[in-house]
Amino acid sequence: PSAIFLKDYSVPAFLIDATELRFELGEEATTVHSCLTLRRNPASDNATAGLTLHGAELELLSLAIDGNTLSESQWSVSEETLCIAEVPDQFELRCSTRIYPQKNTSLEGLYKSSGMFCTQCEAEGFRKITYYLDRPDVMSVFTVEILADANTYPVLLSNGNRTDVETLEDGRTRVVWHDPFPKPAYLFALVAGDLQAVEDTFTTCNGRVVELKIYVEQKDLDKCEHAMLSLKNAMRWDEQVYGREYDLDIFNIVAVDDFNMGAMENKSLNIFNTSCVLAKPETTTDAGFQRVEGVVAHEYFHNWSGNRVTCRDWFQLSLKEGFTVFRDAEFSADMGSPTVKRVEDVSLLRSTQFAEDAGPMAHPVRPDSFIEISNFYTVTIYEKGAEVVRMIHTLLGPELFRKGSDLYFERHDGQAVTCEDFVLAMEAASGMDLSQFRRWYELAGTPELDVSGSYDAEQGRYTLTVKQHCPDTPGQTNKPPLHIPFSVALLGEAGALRLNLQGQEADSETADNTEMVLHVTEAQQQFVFSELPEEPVPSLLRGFSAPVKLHFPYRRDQLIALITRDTDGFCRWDACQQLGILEMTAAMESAKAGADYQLSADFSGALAQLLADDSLDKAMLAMMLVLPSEAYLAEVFKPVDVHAIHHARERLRRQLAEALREPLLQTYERCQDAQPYQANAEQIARRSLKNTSLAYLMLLGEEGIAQKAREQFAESQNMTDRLAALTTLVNNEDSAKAEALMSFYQDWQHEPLVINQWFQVQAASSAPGTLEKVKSLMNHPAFDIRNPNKVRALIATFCVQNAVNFHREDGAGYAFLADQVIALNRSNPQIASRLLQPLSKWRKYPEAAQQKMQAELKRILAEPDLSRDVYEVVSKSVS
Ligand code: HT7
Ligand code: ZN
Repeated sequence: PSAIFLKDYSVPAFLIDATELRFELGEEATTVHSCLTLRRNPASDNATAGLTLHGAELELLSLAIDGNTLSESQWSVSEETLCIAEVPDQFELRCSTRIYPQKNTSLEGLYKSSGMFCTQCEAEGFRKITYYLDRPDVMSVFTVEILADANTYPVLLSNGNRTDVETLEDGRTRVVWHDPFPKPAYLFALVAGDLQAVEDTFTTCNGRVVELKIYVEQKDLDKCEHAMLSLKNAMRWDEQVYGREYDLDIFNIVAVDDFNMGAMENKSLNIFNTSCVLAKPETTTDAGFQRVEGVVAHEYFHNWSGNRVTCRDWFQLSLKEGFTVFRDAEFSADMGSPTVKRVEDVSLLRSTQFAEDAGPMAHPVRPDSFIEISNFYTVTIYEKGAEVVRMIHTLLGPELFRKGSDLYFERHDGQAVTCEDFVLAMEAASGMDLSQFRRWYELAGTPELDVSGSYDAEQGRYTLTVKQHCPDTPGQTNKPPLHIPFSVALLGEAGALRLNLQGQEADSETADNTEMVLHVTEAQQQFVFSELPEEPVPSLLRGFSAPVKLHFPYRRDQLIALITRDTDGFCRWDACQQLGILEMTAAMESAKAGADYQLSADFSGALAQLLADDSLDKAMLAMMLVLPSEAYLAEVFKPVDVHAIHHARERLRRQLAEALREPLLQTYERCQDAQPYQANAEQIARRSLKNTSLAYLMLLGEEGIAQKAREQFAESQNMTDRLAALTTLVNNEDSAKAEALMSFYQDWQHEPLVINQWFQVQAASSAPGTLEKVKSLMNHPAFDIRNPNKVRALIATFCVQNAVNFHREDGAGYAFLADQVIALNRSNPQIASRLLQPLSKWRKYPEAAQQKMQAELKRILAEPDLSRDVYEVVSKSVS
């Protein structure tokens, strides 16, 4: 397989004004008839080109131009294309193909999931349905006719409005859907099945009534309320915050069991993984409720940022994904706690995206080449892309950013555009020069900021020296400096101090001038603040104003000042993390020297002070109590000794539990819920703090506390508390573990999404022998390797969230993963390639582990018939 390059982009030689499709859905095979109205693209410089259409795994039945059937000598077919050498400037192409959705295990194109037909066309799945110009800059008006057995498939859906329906004499139903908005093929969708709908309406800001439907299997009708509420909240929020109104009279969501990702934003017919739409308190955790809210909003927001304005080519993927993730993050922040949302997002970024940016698959937010686009639905494109949009928001401020987004939508409605067009709109609306800022789209790697501070008591001056550096990444060395918005405040004993910045241009964030965004643009810069009566504690990178690694030589007392006094929630939490890292470093060094480390009293004292502070947001407090995750620590320590990290962290957790036993017990009791379950911010915060306390208390090994966990497991009415209790019983090898797991399975065996959580809890256990347990669970009747949710719950959880077992010294974890990748390579290449990622990070680990990981990569590479997806990741990782 070879790479394609952004620099080679050229406009399509043909355009498709109208696309008419007729699907005859059958139990053996499906026939697809297409009628495409084509014309030469006046913008193309090749006025005589033949027509080359994309197509994969298709059986070509017939081909005709303007009513004349083509003979075999007039066209040629390869594995991925259909070429017709001679075509008129304008013509109608009719094509019939046969496909086999029942045999399609890749979950791309048209496939069957739990008895229903459904599609997934992004990024290049439409070519598995029929021959087409399957590229996002070819936008066409679609009319879709579906014929299927009326009894088996009472619901037949596609994009847009239903314009016709009839029952045929042969027992089939025929429906016609028409979507008036031109769209690329990746937004096409079709669904056929025996589904029921939960219905509601939404009245837009201009008084149009939109019919909302969520289609699910009958048994799931009681799990749609939260998704429907989330959808209506998202629709209102997009009107209020971005001025975006919904543009059709219907909006449908369909839930399917087998889905490679979370959901898909097909025009007016969103298709969702059941895990991202179904929720009810008895089966779904708080995190699950929040995920549903976030994903429903994300897909809805794509209607403007992705559908009305789409991407010119797949190198521009972050144009829609980064922007839409930023939009959904702001929405979730507004619906719940902004600080908690920010901390969650930064944690993900630091543990996952920073790792990607430091590994063999590192790529810019706008990549310049790829072998398989499906491999580029990454945390860099999504999460770092969202950070790039957030930085523009920070640099421009909310009003100018809104002006910029209005201009972007106005200029480009109905077009397929580039990241550059987005930046140009932001510049035009704000008057700000973003030339240097553009490097964020071009450069891979996580920039590092080395900051130091010095106070001149005589002059009352505080000087911040900021150095920036971006490490080399594959194909990129000696990178120029980036434009980094660096939000700062200076804390005094009695609160944040007024900032007087000498000479330098900076934007004041606050009316009282206590917070500023510094423009870091050079390799080294100094910022001098004057009129400071005392030595301040710098509060840096407030709100995580840029996706960088910050190094500042904080003293312990300064970190404690930030933890207890900073006005920025993110910085308070981060100071806790940094102090946790200092503790971890000391504990690991002691362990290496064969000595016992005792947790520092100032750290536990600071946490005790937080636990005693009733005014603190409980969700924040819960997050501050948690030591840096093993995944984040694996980004901090080099090389990564996963066993040393795990054991030191567990020891510190136990010592913290001992030091905080009384306040944790009080907190656990204080947070018990008297109210019936609601997934609101206040209750979620209380449950989070309660269950964090319980997890600590269980480390004490006290029978009385174990009894509380067993009671919580047996008696709680909601999945958040029940699963938290089960998790702690499993993680602490409680005597009730086996029985709890069994009864949990018996209670929920008919709910696949709950059973996924059951798989997950077991796969994440750090107990020895978990690999053997995972292997035996793969033979459990509830496991199915063809279902991506099951693969993620059992196999990916083990490989990603269970470092000590995955990195077993005998290499059995690596061999297990390689076996699964090889098994999935043929049936579902996208899932195989995603699963493979932990092996690709081999360079981070000690020599012995490196060799074993590399050997497994080489074993995969030697497999015959490697998919493009797996080939790209393995070949880039192994070298
Ligand atoms: N835009 C959607 C991407 C997507 C996808 C990509 C590759 C393979 C399968 C997929 N399913 C959905 C999801 C989103 O970001 O909204
Ligand atoms: Zn998206």
